[in-house]
Amino acid sequence: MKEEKSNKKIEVINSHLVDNTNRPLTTNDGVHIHDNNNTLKAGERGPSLLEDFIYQDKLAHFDRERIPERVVHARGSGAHGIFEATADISKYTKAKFLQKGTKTPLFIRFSTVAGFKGSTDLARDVRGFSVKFYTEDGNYDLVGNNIPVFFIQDAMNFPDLVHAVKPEPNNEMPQAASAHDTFWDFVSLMPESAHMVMWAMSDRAIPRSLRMMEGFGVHTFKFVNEEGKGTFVKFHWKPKLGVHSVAWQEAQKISGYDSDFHRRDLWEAIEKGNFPQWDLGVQLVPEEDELKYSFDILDPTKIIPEELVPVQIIGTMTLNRNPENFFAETEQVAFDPGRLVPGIDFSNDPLLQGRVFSYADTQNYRLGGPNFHELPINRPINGKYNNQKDGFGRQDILKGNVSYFPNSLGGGCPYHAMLKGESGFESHAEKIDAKKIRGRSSSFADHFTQARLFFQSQSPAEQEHIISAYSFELSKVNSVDVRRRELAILNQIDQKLAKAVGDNLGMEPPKDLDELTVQFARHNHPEYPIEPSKPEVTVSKALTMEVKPGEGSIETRKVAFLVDNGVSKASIDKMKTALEAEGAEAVLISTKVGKIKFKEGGEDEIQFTYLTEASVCYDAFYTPEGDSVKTLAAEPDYFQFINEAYRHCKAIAFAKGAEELIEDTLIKDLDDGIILESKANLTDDFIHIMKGHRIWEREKARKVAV
Ligand code: HDE
Repeated sequence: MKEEKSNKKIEVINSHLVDNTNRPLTTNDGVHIHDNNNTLKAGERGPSLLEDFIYQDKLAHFDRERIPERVVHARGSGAHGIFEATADISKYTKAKFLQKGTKTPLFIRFSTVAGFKGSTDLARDVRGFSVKFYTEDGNYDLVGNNIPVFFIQDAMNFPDLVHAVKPEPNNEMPQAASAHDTFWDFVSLMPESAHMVMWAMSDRAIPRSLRMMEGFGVHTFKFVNEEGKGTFVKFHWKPKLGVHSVAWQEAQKISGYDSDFHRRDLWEAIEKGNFPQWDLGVQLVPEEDELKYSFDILDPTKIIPEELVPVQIIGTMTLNRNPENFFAETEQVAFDPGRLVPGIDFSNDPLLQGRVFSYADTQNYRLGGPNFHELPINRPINGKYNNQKDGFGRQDILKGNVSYFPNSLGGGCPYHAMLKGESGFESHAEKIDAKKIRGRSSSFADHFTQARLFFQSQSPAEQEHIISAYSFELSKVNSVDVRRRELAILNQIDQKLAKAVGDNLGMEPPKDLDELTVQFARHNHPEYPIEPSKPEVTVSKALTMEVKPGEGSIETRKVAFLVDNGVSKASIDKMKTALEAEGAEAVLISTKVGKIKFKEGGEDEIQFTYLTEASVCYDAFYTPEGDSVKTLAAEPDYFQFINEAYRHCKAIAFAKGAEELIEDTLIKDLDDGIILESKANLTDDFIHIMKGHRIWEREKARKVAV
């Protein structure tokens, strides 16, 4: 029965699949086309004729093949999957898809925020993390990000934030980048953005893979149980592969070599059967504890530290199927955090409340009208039955003469669930007794304590990366006033951070916040700055991505084997077998595609070359021994691979007979990440170091300029 439900979405999609195999070409009206090369003309050299309906049919469709891209999150990649609930949380929520053992089909769309649809995957940016659950109670969308907080507290500021981060309106530059004046002008006037900006300047904003990101619901939501009791809840997605990022210089290079890097990585992992998985976790706060903390749980610029409220795992998501068609599925999927299923409700977070309006409004525009729910990717698996009809692109055909409620002519159908004793969505009966105001709670006025918590919870290398990111971005800002204003904010967060960034900008961090910043903050809090409450937690381990050698997983990591004719098969196999046992992938790279011959005889197919591949797209490097070493010694691209790998702090291994190549690289110090077969256990040590992701300490040496 459960399997049946989870297959329903596949059925919905399959019933719309078109297979052109063995079909003659037709017009959109099904008329066979005799000639698809020539327009209808008056004579061989004459003008085209208006009556050429075959040409018109083709071009009229083509002319309308683009729809407005999402105003934010335009660049995205999607996948199908399944969610399985694994814990009994019926005490807190009656949501059917969260009841232990229930399997629910889903569609996910990851995205960047600022860039256009065709922009690079590796922009420094927040990543969208949207999941549409096709539950037996209707669709539920958890539309989150890979960063657990947001830039602003109230939805009213959202268009301004987006205008500020998007390319500047006069010259439409820069693309997919926050490193420009208008973004920093805005955030330096909005101290509430300080926490999120800190995350955005951290390596979280340049993930190694979409499969290696956490996801967060960001807002506090509410669970509602059968008795109507509410519990506050925050959602977390924890990736099974761990949380990992690339280095900024590497991200910039990947953008050039393969701007589809994340999309390709996700697609290929699923094609290869390496199905990405995340655990879904929840932090639960009883209603009675709503006001218990030093921060307001309704403020979307705050996290609830995991040390205060632990994350409980309640299920697992597995992505197991690539879309058949990007446009029909990933582009047309319509997410909306403003639609709920029984058992989940909104909290009064003012940002969430604002989102409740915006998404359906966006879809109505972007997808051309009110029938976007009927697109196969958006259809609920339990069907939709109501009296709506008409509108652009209507597909369902409502039978009979009744399209109103109440009715008797249609037998009273579709009927009110309550009339037959069935349940439907009921909003949580929260008591509200208040005056209307346009304003903000003073409990939202502490803007720096959690930004400090984040910075202080980072490893030394992560802190260095944050300093570099602020320095990079603010150096790209032309306005010295804006730079100074942001430095003043940093100084409120952490003086060491402000001083380091200030040094790179040739500026002394101002002691106090800029007058303009204070003036704007006083629009919301007349007494600003307000003395913050003492935080419960000053360091949170959950906020760092640091992983020590031997600790992490190398599953699905790509290891470049740098080879050429005459390479030793035994030397390849030794490493390949060890890596594959850990779930990593060996990729042979050589000077040409086609065959290479092994030293021992026999040959193998080469698909990847130094011309088509880039060092920055691989996780670790191995040079096997053999006659290939002589060829590699004269191959500049080989050294480019190794030098960049060294610069980007990756593990590099050399088989015994290949160690001489190191002489001509830029490797100066033989740190733990350089594994020489003559001095180490080649495979074990290599894997051990790879499990630590990177040897970030190497950056301190800063000796390699590639
Ligand atoms: Fe969105 N957001 N957003 N947002 N958002 C959109 O909807 C909006 C916010 C997020 O993969 C738009 O379909 C407002 C927070 C994701 O298709 C739009 C506010 C979070 C996606 C919109 C926010 C998000 C969107 C643009 C402030 C993290 C991509 C196209 C109140 C929790 C969904 C669209 C996808 C997309 C509005 C703030 C996440 C314009 C008004 C906070 C992942 O409706």
